[in-house]
Amino acid sequence: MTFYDPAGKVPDFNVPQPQSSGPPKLVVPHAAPEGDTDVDSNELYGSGLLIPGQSYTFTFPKPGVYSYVCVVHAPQGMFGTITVAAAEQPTKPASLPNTGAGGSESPLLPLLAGALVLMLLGMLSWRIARRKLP
Ligand SMILES: [Cu+2]
Repeated sequence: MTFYDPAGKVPDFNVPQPQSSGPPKLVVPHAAPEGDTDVDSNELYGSGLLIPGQSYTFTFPKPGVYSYVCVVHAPQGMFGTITVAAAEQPTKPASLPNTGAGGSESPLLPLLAGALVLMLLGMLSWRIARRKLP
């Protein structure tokens, strides 16, 4: 898969590069350098050739419409576009109407404190009641 400018020509599958000696070297152009994610929507850039079982991961650095082509199968019409939308900002939850009561504390804490006080009072009154017994 190679990104390309749809207004321009489809990138070549490979480009012969002359060497100082021997036959020309066939170079697959626009292969992505390892770890390079600097790409524009119209910049030639590609995954290089992938064989079955191989995968290619790319994180788009910015929103846009990225046109791509499979340079091997361009004559068969293997083109496509990837639309990258802007990341949504996390929205604040709708605030509840202010009743003037409560706060950020858990409502369980005052309940537990109240239950503890009632329990202590109950134990105290039980002991006082037992003292009065003959
Ligand atoms: Cu293909």
